Amino acid sequence: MQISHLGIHESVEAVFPPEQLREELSALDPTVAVVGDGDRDALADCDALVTFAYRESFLDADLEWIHSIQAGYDRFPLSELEEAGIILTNSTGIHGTSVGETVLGTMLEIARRLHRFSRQQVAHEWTRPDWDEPFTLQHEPICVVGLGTLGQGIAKRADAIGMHVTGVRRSAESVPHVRTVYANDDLHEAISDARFVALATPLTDETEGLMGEAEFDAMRDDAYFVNVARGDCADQDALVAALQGGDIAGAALDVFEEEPLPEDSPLWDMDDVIVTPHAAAAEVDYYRHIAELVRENAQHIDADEELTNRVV
Ligand code: NDP
Ligand code: 7N6
Repeated sequence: MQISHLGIHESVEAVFPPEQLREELSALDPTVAVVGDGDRDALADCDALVTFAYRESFLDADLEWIHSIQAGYDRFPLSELEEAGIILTNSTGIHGTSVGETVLGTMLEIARRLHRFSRQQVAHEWTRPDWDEPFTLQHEPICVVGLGTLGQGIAKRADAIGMHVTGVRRSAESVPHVRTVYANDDLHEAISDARFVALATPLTDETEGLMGEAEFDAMRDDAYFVNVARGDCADQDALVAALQGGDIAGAALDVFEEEPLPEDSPLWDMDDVIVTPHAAAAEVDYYRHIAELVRENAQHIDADEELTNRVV
């Protein structure tokens, strides 16, 4: 494979300005250009494309390689790409710090009641919490479901502030900073003692609806659910019912079945629910991390080596 023209699809704008990445990659051998949806000729010139969105037009554009700037590749039609002979790589590996810090932040907001104070400040309201509301994260049990880049980023930071960290993955193989690792068959046992359950799996046939009525039932009623995976990994109706029924105490949600979260969702108005706009991984250096991955794979292509983060 040879890459002479690398396109940056305008959809990366959802995460950073396309021009930033173009400049960062300007020293590459292939020419690098920003490509818009309206410019079929420019797309047809590309051998490779860096993108956020998936478009059907990619399939017949004669591309050799597509790089997704996300870790999740649930929106890409894998078998069609394979059939078209297009290699797909993803961006797993770059979100451990950003998402780890976001999850630590939202857990601290909940424990220290900071989310409530922020809302009160908007209303100029001076109300101290009930004496038994605030707690500290130290010694609190957290179960991290999915122990890859995101899960390990969360586990490391939770461990650093003294939480009792357990986790779940497909194999029960051990992971740094996690005291006990459960296999996914033991999900209920794993989450039943946790004060926080943080979901960090990819969306697959196996994980769709992984957290549903039975799982929220299995959680403690003073527990909080954190979702940084994908909205469809949890059954959102079951989550709303569990929150309304007091089966769990609250949630910090970055991802939803429908995004943006519809205006009439009850999740917006719940006292102990924190809603973030799929921004857990956002950071000013995002384009630099993507550039590193693209440069690394361009070198692999030159050397005729296997690509990093290859999905298809
Ligand atoms: P990784 O591939 O590094 O890790 C995935 C982890 O999930 C692995 O530990 C894997 O287990 C585990 N897993 C897979 N299937 C199951 C299952 N059925 N039950 C339990 N565990 C399972 O991916 P990342 O950490 O990079 O990303 C994970 C997902 O998070 C992405 O696919 C994306 O959807 C989402 N994401 C969201 C972001 C946001 O902005 N909110 C940012 C980045 C990612 P094993 O270790 O055994 O293989
Ligand atoms: C970009 C979010 C992923 O799957 O959804 C995330 O990598 C990316 C801020």
